[in-house]
Amino acid sequence: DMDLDALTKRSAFHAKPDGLILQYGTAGFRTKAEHLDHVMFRMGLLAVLRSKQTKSTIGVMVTASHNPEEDNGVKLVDPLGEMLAPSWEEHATCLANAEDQNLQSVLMDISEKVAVNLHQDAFVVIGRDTRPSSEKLSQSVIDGVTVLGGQVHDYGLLTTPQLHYMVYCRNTSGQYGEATTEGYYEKLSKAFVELTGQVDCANGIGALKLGEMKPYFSQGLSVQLFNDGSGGKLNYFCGADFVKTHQKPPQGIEMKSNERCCSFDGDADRIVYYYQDVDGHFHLLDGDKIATLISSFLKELVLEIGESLNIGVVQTAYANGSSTRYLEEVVKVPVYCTKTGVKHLHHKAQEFDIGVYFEANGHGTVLFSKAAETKIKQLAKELEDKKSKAAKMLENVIDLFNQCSCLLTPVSSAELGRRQPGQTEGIHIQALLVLLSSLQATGDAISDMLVIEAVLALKGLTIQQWDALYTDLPNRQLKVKVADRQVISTTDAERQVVKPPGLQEAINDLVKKYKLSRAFVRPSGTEDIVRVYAEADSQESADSLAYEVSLAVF
Ligand code: 16G
Ligand code: ZN
Repeated sequence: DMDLDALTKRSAFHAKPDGLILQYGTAGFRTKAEHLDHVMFRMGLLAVLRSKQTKSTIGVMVTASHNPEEDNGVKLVDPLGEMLAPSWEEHATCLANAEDQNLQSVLMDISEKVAVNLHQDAFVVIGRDTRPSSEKLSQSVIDGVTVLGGQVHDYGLLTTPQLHYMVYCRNTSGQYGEATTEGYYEKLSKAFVELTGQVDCANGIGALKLGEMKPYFSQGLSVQLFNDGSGGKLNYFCGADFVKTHQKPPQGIEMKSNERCCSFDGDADRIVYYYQDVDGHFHLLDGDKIATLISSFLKELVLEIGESLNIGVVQTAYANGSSTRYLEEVVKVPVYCTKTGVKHLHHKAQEFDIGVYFEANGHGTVLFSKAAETKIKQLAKELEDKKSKAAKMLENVIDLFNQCSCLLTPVSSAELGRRQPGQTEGIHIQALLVLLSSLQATGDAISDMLVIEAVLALKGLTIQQWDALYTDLPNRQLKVKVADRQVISTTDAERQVVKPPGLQEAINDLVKKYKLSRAFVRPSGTEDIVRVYAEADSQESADSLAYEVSLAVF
């Protein structure tokens, strides 16, 4: 039961600054840490309602991801490890913005609207990133949960995807895995023996968690961690967002030429790869390159095992035109475009047996439908049965596969080609299983990295060969400050402006002046600005197209 007197008393310790209005945006609430205490307390309250309504464990993550160290934020995780249902975002916004004296009535209004049984038990799990403000803010969440009689488990420092994993495990009675960090590491590392490489951890949680994973690789983890938080500031001149937007290496990493490196963001749910060639040129392999690598691999596997599993790729308007073309024309997979924000891509990807989704900025994963999962597991079982019927040969293949998943021993595609058909079949099914068991339902930098490393090893590809699959069209992004960004509204997955009138026609006319060109504008969902994107056949053209479009926005 809820003790409303206690609520009133406790909320006095988490007073809302007068007049402050915040929105549950694309990825929860996000602003300067000092303005968030009341929001945290109230999200604790809301998590209790959501838990009672769904009769499940709900997660609360305290992080501001790639944003500066001084910022913070909070988001709720739904029972299946997914983002909070869109219909609840509105309740979150209402509750966060209620004036203190109205808090109780707003809370009651929401309970009524969503038909919560107040006698139901509530359970909430909490995680936080390494920001200095995160510990205290997560205590405020706990305060909110407990004042309404909810139970809490505080996991302390976690990556965002780890919290999603915990929530999912707890709501599926441990069938998926154990709801501990050990369980997570075990699940992810099962198919791997060894991991090598260079990782920029944005001075955030990724370093800590990747370090903890070390004992789970039998041959060791010889990953060099840079920006591990021991000296530098979170996301400052480092991390996936810095590398993607500035198209240059993070500070603090020593890049040897042609060596592959990757960067995480502050809560380890984004990843990009890069390398420096012998001439010192920097090459970025962003979310689009990752989507291409993984979906072409999956497409090959599915063709090889001769199953009719449909694959779809989901991107946003920011996807480089070359990547879309490559996917459609070379890999021959259908490509769909959604609005920016993980939840939109995720939703669309659920329509396929195998749905690959990545934003260019490095958020993404692969989703396998229940049917696809069942099919793959059944094929793997049949394979095991064949094996037990004294098929010594196949056994060797499986061993071999275990070697291929040892990331130091890549098997070249030529070698794969030399094997007997029966042998490759085994390898392909096993490879699908590895991907299936390693990929997390919400994009996870650690699990994405393992999968990318496995695919590179299995295909015997260097980062240069991967990069050469297609060449990015030169592009430019600009930010435009306007009085009110909401005067711009868009349609067609943010690729067409509908308001103000005339703007889309102006963009069309500008685009016509350049070759292989494309441009769009959209109001940001996280900052008070309008974003402009342009691509064209040369960097000069992309730059001037972006500039001309940004002038048209005024
Ligand atoms: C958030 C989104 C990210 C999106 C970005 C766009 C999640 C977890 N994060 O960070 O996917 O790319 O917003 O920001 O959904 P913008 O609207 O300012 O361009
Ligand atoms: Zn993030």
